[in-house]
Amino acid sequence: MTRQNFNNTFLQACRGESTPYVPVWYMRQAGRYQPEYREIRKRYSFFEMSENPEVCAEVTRLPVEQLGVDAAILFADIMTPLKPIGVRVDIQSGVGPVISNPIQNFADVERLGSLTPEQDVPFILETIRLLTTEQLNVPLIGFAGAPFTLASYMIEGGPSKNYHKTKGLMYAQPKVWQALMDKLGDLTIAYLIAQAKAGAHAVQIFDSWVGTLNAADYRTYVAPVMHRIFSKIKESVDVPVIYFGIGAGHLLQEWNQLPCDVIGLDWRTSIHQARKLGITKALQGNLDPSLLLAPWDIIEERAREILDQGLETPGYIFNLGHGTFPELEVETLQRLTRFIHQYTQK
Ligand code: 1CP
Repeated sequence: MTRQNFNNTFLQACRGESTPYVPVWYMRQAGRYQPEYREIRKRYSFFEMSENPEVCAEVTRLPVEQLGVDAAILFADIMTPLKPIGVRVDIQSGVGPVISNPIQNFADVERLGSLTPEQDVPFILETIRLLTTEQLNVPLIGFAGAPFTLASYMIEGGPSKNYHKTKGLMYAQPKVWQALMDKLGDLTIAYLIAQAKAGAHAVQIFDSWVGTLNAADYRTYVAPVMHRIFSKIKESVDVPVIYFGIGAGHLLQEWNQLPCDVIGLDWRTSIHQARKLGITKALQGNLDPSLLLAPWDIIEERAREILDQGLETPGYIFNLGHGTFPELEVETLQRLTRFIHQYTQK
C-alpha cells in the first residue's frame, strides 16, 4: 500500500488536528453481528482464532472493507497477554472470559510471570506486521486492557456486576493490590510498546470497569499505574494513546491530567458535558450502541447531535459508547458510516 493511498484522518484527529471529515471506527467492529465472522468462528475457538495471524488479519480487515471505517483494531482480547503469565483463561460463549485460578493473595501475584512479547505473543506481532506492511490502507489500532480491568477478571474469576472481590482485595490487602498493579503495569507497557514497534499506529487502553471506583479511590489505587503506563509509552514510541472506560464520567477530570492523547467517552457523558468539565484532550465516542436497534431516522438524529458537538473542537473521532453486539445489522453500521462521512465532509 503506497503512502498516497493511506487514510490518515484518524491519526490526525488523535493528535487534535482538524480533518477533512470526521473519522469513524466502532469498538468491537469485528464480531458476531457479521455473518462472515460467525462462519470463521465456527471453525475455531476464540483463542485458536486470535493465535493464527492469517485468520486474525482477515477478521481485522473485514469491518474495514465491509463498513468503510477509518481505522482497524487488532483482533485479540484483553485476556490474550494474560495466558503466557500463568492465568488460566478461557473465553466462554455467552459469558466472556472465565479464569480457573483467580488471584487471592500475595503468593498468587508472586507466581505470575512477566511478559516478553516477542516470545510470548509472537502471533500478535506477526498479525500486526501482516496488516501494516501490505494489507491495510487505514491505521491499525493496537490495544490492551488496563490493570484495574484485567485485575477485575483475575480476582473475580470472570465477569462481575459489583466487583466486591476486586475492591475487597484492594481495600483489605493494599500491598497485594499494589504488587498486582505493578505487574500488570509492566505487562501493559511491554505489550503496547511491542505492538507499536511491530507497526500499530495508535493504541487504546480499555479500562472498561474502572468506573466502579469513586474519584478519590481512582487517584489512590489506579492513577499512579496509569500515569506510569502512559509516560513509558510516550517516552518509547510515537503513537497516540486512547484511554476508554464505561460509566467513568466522574473520572474524566482525573483522566485529563494523565499523559494520554484521546479520551473515549461512553454514551452517558456528552461531548458538551466533557468539554464543560474542562477536558482538553481529543475525544472519541459516543453513540449508545443500543440505539442502533432504532429506526434509521432516530439513529441519524442522535448521530447528528453527537457530530455537531464533536465538530466544535478539532480532535474528534466518532465511535460507539461501547462495543457492537450480535443483534446488530451490518447494513445499519454501513449506513451510519456513510452518513458520518457525508454529513461532516468539508
Ligand atoms: O466470538 C465470540 O464469542 C467472542 C466474543 C469476543 C470478541 C469478538 C470476545 C470475548 N472478545 C472479542 C474481541 C475483542 N475484545 C476485541 C477485538 C477488537 C474489536 O474491537 O473488533 C477487543 C478490543 C476486546 C476487548 C475486551 N474484551 C474488553 C474491553 C472492551 C469492552 O468491551 O469493554 C473486555 C472487557 C473484554 C472481555 C471480554 N471478552 C469477550 C467478552 C464477551 C468480554 C466481555 C465480558 C464481560 O462482560 O466481562
